[in-house]
Amino acid sequence: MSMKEHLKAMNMKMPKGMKETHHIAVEFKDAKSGKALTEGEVKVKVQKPDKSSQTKDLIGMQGHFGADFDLSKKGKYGVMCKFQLKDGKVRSSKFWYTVK
Ligand SMILES: [Cu+2]
Repeated sequence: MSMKEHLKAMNMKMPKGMKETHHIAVEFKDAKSGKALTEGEVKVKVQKPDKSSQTKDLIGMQGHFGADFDLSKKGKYGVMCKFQLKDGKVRSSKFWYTVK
């Protein structure tokens, strides 16, 4: 989501001079109970269209893990997420995201 949308949802205003344009958030749910899993370590790496990358730890907030990233250039971004929840297993997931 865009930073604007996220800050609105959190009831906050966009700080001046902020270079991050997007908020990447992930939610985990127990497959059996459907209950939210809110403890763990989550890392996201974003590869920019120019192949440089930014890596951040996602912070637990209001039922999700999230962090702010700079997706200001047009093009294809690779988003890779690595996470370790309470069961100790390391899992990962990735997808492409295009900024038009
Ligand atoms: Cu958030």
